[in-house]
Amino acid sequence: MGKNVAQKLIDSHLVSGDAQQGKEVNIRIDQTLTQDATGTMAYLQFEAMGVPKVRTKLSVSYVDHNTLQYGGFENADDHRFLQTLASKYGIYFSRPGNGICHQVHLERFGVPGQTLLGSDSHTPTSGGIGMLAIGAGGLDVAVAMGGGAFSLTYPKVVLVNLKGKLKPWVSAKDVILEILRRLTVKGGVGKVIEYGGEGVKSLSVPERATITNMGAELGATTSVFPSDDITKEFLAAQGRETDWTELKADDGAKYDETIDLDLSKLEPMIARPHMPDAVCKVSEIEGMKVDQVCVGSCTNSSYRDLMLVSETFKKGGFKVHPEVSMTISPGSKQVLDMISLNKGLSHMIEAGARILEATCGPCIGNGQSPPSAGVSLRTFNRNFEGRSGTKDGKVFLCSPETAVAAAIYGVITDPRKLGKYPKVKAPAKFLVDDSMVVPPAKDPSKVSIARGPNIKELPKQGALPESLKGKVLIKLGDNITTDHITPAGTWLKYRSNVPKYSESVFSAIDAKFHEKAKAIGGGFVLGGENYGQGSSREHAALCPMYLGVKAIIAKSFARIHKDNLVNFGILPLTFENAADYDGIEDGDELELVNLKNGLTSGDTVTLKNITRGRDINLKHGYSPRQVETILAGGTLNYTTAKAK
Ligand code: MIC
Ligand code: SF4
Repeated sequence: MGKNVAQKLIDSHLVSGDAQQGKEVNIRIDQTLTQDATGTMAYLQFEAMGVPKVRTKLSVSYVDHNTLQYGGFENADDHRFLQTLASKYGIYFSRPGNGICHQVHLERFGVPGQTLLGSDSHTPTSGGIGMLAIGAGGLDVAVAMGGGAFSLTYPKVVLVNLKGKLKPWVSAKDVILEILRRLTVKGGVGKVIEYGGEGVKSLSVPERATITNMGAELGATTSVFPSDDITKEFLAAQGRETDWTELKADDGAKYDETIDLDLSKLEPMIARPHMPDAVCKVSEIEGMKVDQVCVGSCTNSSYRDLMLVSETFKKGGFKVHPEVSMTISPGSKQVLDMISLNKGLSHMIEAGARILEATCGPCIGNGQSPPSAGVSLRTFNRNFEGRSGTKDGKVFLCSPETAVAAAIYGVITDPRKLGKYPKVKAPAKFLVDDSMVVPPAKDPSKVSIARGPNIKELPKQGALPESLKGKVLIKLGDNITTDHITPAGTWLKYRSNVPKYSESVFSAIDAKFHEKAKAIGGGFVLGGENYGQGSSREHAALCPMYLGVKAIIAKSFARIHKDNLVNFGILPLTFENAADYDGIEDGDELELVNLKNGLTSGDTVTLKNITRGRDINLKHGYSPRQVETILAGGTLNYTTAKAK
């Protein structure tokens, strides 16, 4: 039987397990990436494994999330720790200023046909060049760096069958927004989204990467494009033609679902506050006053995207509207360098745009928080409530085309009104200068790892007891994001300090949560659908674990977060009957009983609601490996016990 691209990638890396949908398989990881905000924990875990040098083909440690180094030593200390550790363990170090991990990885390191595991949920960006690129928690990445396999549920594969060509002023962001509109933020769970059809050849690599990047918002395992002549041209322009191999679906390859999308019929789309799937046509909300426009983030910060904005200003002689604050954050040093040399940058500065570093910046709430109740149009990928730093800020997600139109007119505007479309030609040669990537030390014994006082030890926990008893600490609704659980922004500098960062847990919902949890010795969290969507940050499991949270009982979970909970020995459990969610209230006293038997003999565990005097059946759905991990109290305990 013919295979699709996703199956070829998984099957060629299979270490163990049956390639059967829904079953857990283990795959070999060729490359890893980390970023600073998740990297410190990942490397502390890697160190704890006692492996002298990474065992991957390539591992890169990026500093791109928190580069401001404001308000004290913490952030700069983390960077020093990351740089010295990378040097010692055979890891390439991409210095702050070199760019956002996903953009740089696509440009300089990604290889079609290989696997990439990254401690960031937008790792699927490299799916744009035909990699199997998956986001995961730092601990899973640490295991992969140590040569261990990565476990995943063999996914369903969805074909997005593209036909036609995008019209002027409509771009890749509109494609993924349309798919989000159709599938929703949980429509991709357990699936790989594969792009095919004759429309594929009309999309450049940066456009493909915009689409695979934001597949993370579907909750998908990953997204992937074939590797074809366009991929080859892109790699050749990066001076990496020899990294190219062809990768395409076999004739007659089967898919579990097919979605047809005619690119020529697409219109400019926009996601309204506060979810990436709250999508409508730009034309439906035209005229709304805009306070801020931000162009950048790992979704839309390529040379193509920034030149499109620049050329629009230049060709039309436009300026930024006097009531709009516009920022530009380039995706990489390469992009910034190239637009500086060809004057693209000057045209944006001339027009009144504010230029930021080549980092995540406002996307993670690091600066540029919008004014109270302000409307912010961003080319980013997430618009969760409060993520921008302004609780009542209204963040909309759109293409660079729609962003620049709003910056010019001061109101949401269909970009097709801007006149002639400035087509941006892909450069025949990108400017290649890898001097901001520091190779590992030739003699690791000479490197000592710098540890500042902000780097605290990893919290530990013991094996799972036979029963778990405690109160419901908080009852939550659907789509709780990791930004709700452990916010970023001003808390970012405590990513390597779990005791301090734990004070942030659920702080936007209940400012006293951490005090309450600590005072009563932990308990349970109750969630709705898609609990833990968004980021791969394992702190959203680690910090609740530190506060004594024993289990999260929800209607459903996002993939990465569920894995992170298991990794840290917190039980993610779902309702056998979703209506039972209504039979548990905040403050109820609960007990999970006969845990060992429930976990090992089937899929059901019993929850006693002591307050209301009733028993509720919960499902775990763990693989045998996950059961053992949970029983051991988490992955570190499990792997240490196995190694003995
Ligand atoms: C995000 O976009 O939410 C982040 C910040 O990049 C996270 C990683 C993190 O929390 O450090 C992600 O997407 O995984
Ligand atoms: Fe950075 Fe935003 Fe991309 Fe996350 S989504 S990696 S914060 S740019």
